[in-house]
Amino acid sequence: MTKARILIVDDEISNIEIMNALLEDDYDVCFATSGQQALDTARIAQPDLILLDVLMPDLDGFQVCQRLKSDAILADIPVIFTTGLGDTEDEMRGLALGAIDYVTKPIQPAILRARVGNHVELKRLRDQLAAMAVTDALTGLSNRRHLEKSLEAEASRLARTGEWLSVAMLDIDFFKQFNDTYGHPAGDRCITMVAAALTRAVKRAGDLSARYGGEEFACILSGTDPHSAELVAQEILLQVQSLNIPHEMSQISPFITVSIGVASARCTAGADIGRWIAEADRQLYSAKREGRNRIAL
Ligand code: GH3
Ligand code: MG
Ligand code: MG
Ligand code: MG
Repeated sequence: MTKARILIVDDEISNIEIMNALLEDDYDVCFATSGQQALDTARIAQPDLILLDVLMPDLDGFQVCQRLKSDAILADIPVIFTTGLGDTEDEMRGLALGAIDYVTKPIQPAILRARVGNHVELKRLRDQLAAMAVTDALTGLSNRRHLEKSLEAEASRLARTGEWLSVAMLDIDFFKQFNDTYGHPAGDRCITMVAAALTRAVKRAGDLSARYGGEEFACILSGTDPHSAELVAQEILLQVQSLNIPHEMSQISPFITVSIGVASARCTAGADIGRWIAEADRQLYSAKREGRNRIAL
C-alpha cells in the first residue's frame, strides 16, 4: 500500500520539524510555511490530510480552510487544525469551517499520531467507497451510472464549442450460447476480456468505456465525429476478434465477436443524453439484424 500523503502547514519551522519527526516514518510528508503556499501545494500534491496552523501572517488557517472547502478539487481533503489557540470559540469556528478535527499545541505526540491515523484511515475508506460507486466490479470499467453522469457532463462541456460527441454501444454476439456451451464462469471471463479489448481500442483523453449491462458495453467518444467514431468502432471489432476466444456455437465465427451501434451528434446546450443512448441502441439493433460482428451508424 502506498503511504498516505500529509501536508503540514505552519509558519514556524520548529513546529513543522516536531510534527515531521512524528509522522515521517509512516507517511509521505510535505510542507508549507504560509497560507498561500499551502493552497498551491495542496493543489499540486493532492494530500490525503492537511495539518493546518491557525495563526499565520497574511492568510491565516481559518481563511485557508475556507478556500480549501470552496474549491471543488480540494474540498474533500480532511483538515486538522493545529493551534495554540485553546479556547472553545476558536475550536468551534474551526469545526464550523469544515475541519475534521482540532489539536492544540504543544503537540502531544501520541494524540497527534492517533488522530492522524484515524483520519487517514477514514479518508482511505471514503476514497475506496467513491471508487466502488463508479466502477463495475467484474470488469473494472466504469459502471452504467458513471457513464450516464460523465456523458451528461461531457455533452454540456462540448456544447460551449458545438463539438461532435459520439457514443458506441456494443453487445457480445450469441452470448447465451456461449454461456450454455462453456458455463457461466467462462462467460464472466469472456466479458472481462472483451472489456480489456475495449480499453485497448478506446483510449483517448476524455473517452470513457463502461459496462452498460450484462454483456453490453458503452463508450463515450468525446469530440469525435462520425468518421473518427467509425474508425474507433472498427478498432474495437478488431481487438475483440484478436482475443481469439473460441465460440463453437456462434453462427457467424469460430470466435467471440461483438456488434456495435454508433450515434454521433454535435453538442448543443441542454441536449438530452438520451438521444445518444437511444440512437446507439437502435444502431446496435441494426448491426445485429444485418448479421452481427459489424458496425451500424
Ligand atoms: P445476440 O447476438 O443477439 O446478442 O444474442 P445473445 O445470446 O448475446 O443475446 P442477449 O444479448 O440477449 O443475451 C445476453 C446473455 O448474456 C444472457 C445472459 O445469460 C448473459 N449474461 C448477462 N450478464 C452476464 C454476466 O454477468 N455473466 C455471464 N456469464 N453471462 C451474462
Ligand atoms: Mg503559527
Ligand atoms: Mg445483450
Ligand atoms: Mg448479446
